[in-house]
Amino acid sequence: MTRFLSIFFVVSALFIAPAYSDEKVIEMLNKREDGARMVYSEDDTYINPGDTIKWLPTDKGHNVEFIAGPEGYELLKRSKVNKEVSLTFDIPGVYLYQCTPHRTMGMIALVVVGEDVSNLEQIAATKTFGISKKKLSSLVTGLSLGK
Ligand SMILES: [Cu+2]
Repeated sequence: MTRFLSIFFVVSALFIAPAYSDEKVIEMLNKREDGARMVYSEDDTYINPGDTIKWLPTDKGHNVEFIAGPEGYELLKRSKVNKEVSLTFDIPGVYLYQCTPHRTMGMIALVVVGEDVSNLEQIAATKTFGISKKKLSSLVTGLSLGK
């Protein structure tokens, strides 16, 4: 009986393992609960390699456009406005994305994959526009302080 149980646990562990990859949901918003306008529901999102993020067009007029990430990353560059988009992140590092229509209005955010912040300087040096410049530097500062 004991032997049967241990085989049972080994076999179930094999089936459970793939379920560890996770899906997070981020909303595209005109106004967030904290009063911020033209924002994603999260300014920075922490995930593990292999996890997926799904962005929902909760409010109209937004999209997701990746403008920086770790070396070798390949993601859909620019999603369609008003459309849901799901992306899976395999390469560890920090990723920066913006909403194309609101890129000057601070609608930018970070994704950190696998707690790897080794490319943070490159992220900090990415060209952003208008008030997004200030937001990027505060996001980077927050990340480097481990917030
Ligand atoms: Cu937007």
